[in-house]
Amino acid sequence: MIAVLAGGTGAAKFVRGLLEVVPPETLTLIGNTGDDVELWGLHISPDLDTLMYQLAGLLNEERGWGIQGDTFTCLTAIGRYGEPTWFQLGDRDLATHLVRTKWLRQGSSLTEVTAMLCARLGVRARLLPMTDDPVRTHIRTPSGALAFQEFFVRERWMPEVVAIEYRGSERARPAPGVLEAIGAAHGILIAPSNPITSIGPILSIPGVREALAERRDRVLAISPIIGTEAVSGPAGKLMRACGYDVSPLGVARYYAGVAGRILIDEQDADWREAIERVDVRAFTAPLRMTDRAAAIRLARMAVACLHSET
Ligand code: FO1
Repeated sequence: MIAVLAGGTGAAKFVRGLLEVVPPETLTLIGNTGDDVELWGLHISPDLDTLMYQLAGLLNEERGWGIQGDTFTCLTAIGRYGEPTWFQLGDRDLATHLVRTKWLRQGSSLTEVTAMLCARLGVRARLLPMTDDPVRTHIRTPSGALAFQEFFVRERWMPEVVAIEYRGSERARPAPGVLEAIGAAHGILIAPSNPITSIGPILSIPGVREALAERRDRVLAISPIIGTEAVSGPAGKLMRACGYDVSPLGVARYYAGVAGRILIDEQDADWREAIERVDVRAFTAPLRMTDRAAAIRLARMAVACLHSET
């Protein structure tokens, strides 16, 4: 069994490779819900959906989110009423949100709803939200706090970042199955997601960090930073704002308490010594998932690093 801590787009690419390397039934994905947002009265869980669509073979891989071939007729109609349309919900994606919201209102938990949605889509891996409680990532900027999607999509991650908050995390409990998956897994992978806004919220749930720390030698983080830049998105900007170097060493330091192993890009081999000084074992591989074959190669390497005794 392998557990994977996962955000959205970067994690979904990695999972695409992983599905070719291990049987889906042996995978438990623990997804970030700090990015969740309510719009039009609907509960939207972008990272869970990105992972679910990938697991179901439905993901729009060009965009990295939403459903392939989706249309935006409803969104266009919403715009005609003068309502904001900066968050692009596709028509078929909307069906997921209508059903999720209905089931949540009928009293099912997010864990139960996610399992039911996945079952109807024929997903064989297990997908768990990090928590059933409301935890929302906020980005503090000089002109006030923005909810994650406002910062990321509406403001295109341009505002200066002062601090990050995982609102609600101190009262949140890990979703049923999360601690058990971490405890029972042969190995735990931290996907090449944004450490601060995709994985940070998962680590902020009381009990999760401790459960990982206990299995530290069985936890492998895959760096989302190559050289001194994020492979994509605002990971570099957010790491800097949180006081971490934007480098493979910065990632190793961020995860040092929970991950005893890290996979860094082959071009960053010179960082290995410095990383090993912070007591993290470093492995190298080509990290860029430029196509399906590259994602499979990376997944195979990550699984091998979990098994490696040296
Ligand atoms: N990302 C965008 O950049 N623009 C969008 O309009 C957008 C809409 C959207 C709708 C549903 C969904 O599941 C994801 C969506 N995303 C969009 C992606 C999302 O903002 C991010 O991928 C994650 O929250 C970061 O991991």
